[in-house]
Amino acid sequence: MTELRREDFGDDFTWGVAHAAYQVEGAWDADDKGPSIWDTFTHGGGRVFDKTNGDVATDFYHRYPEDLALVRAMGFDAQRFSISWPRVLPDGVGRVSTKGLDFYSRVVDTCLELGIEPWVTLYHWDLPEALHRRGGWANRDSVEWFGELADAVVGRLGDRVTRWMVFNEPGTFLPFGYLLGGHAPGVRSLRRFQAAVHHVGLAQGRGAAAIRAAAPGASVGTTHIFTPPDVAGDRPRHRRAARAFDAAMNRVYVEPSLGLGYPMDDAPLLRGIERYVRGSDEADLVVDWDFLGVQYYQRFAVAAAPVPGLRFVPLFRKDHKRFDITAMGWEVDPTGLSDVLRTVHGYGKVPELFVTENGAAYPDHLVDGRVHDVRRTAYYRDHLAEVARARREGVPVHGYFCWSYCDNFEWAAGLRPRFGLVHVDYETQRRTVKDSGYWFSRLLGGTVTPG
Ligand code: GCO
Repeated sequence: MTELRREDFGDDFTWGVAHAAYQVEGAWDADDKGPSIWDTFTHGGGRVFDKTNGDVATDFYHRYPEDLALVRAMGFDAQRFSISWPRVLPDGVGRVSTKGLDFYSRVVDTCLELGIEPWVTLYHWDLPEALHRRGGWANRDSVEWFGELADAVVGRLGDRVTRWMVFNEPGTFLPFGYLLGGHAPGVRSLRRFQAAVHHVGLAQGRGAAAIRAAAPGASVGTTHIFTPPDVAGDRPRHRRAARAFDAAMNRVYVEPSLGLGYPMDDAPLLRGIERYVRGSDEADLVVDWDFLGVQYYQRFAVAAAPVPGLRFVPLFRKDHKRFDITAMGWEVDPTGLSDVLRTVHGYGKVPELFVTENGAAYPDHLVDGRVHDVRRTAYYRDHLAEVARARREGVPVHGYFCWSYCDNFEWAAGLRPRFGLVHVDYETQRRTVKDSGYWFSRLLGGTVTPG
């Protein structure tokens, strides 16, 4: 395939990197910060594969000037980051921490001084523990609690930040946190899951309204993970299975805010959600988005389940001949990215799309100051080629954010999976640019070279 060129994406295309507060900040109890559900989960309340935690992580709380300078030197012009709710409101509601807000204000100023556009996500999974004790997202009051966070954050940063995302991937933190229990807060309950789905939908509307009120002119979006199914066979029952998979994995979280309601017919796991729906809720779920953030990592082959009652089974093909498989066990299929961009554009409801996350973990080796991560470079090159293809077809995708600038804490998988363009030695916090980072620097006209 021909070399990718920055020009192929146009002048108005945003090139960024993304991270989430809990995954990089560390400083878990510094200054006023209260505990989050991820502090509780990693300190024994839940199961992290390698028994690590985010207490220190990559110490972004203290090292952000160095990190942001390197992001810029690699040629990127945007940094997506999230706000730790309990850093700003240690008890979840009520008392606002000036120190917490000051930190994010300094991060924003540093970005702007360097010529990096700050893209802020209000919620990337670290709910204050104090609010979990009151039921968390399963409590309808969470809509107002979240409104308080949004008001405080946008009130302070809204004069300088123009790109806002309300949530990161409800399609991950809701099923994993409230139904399957593998992520914080580790709840396993269909009812609490359904309540949380509905309240997060309402909170999304509340958050978007808060941003518009405090930062008129800002561009408001949210991000979703998309996991498109590949139909395993030609039979109608397999096609039905793929439809059920798509509804459960993707449509449940995306469609209500687009005014399409819950996909009740195709997603039996929502049966009973009506008990949480009141008065004007259906209208309150709808948001007039300026953009949607599309996040894509893998697709599944889906087949009809041989078990009555179950509509589908995802198949792990593990077909190394056809697909590269990442250290997370995820099949690499770049065509899935252009597929989801087409699907989201096909809704006809959102003017701008951004790939707000895409990337891969591989078993990297740091040898003599270099990490030759050829598979990661190939991953980015091939996914970017699909973005370019979607653009040529007329899909309005205006930017791409790598997951992630540096290695970081990968939730229940711990520190072991390395997703970065930059390697982090967790003993010394030393950063080493990987070959994929040099590749981006060359593509984007950055100044970082292997020397
Ligand atoms: C998610 C989150 C990120 C992850 C990344 C890699 O998509 O799960 O937004 O926090 O770290 O996706 O799994």
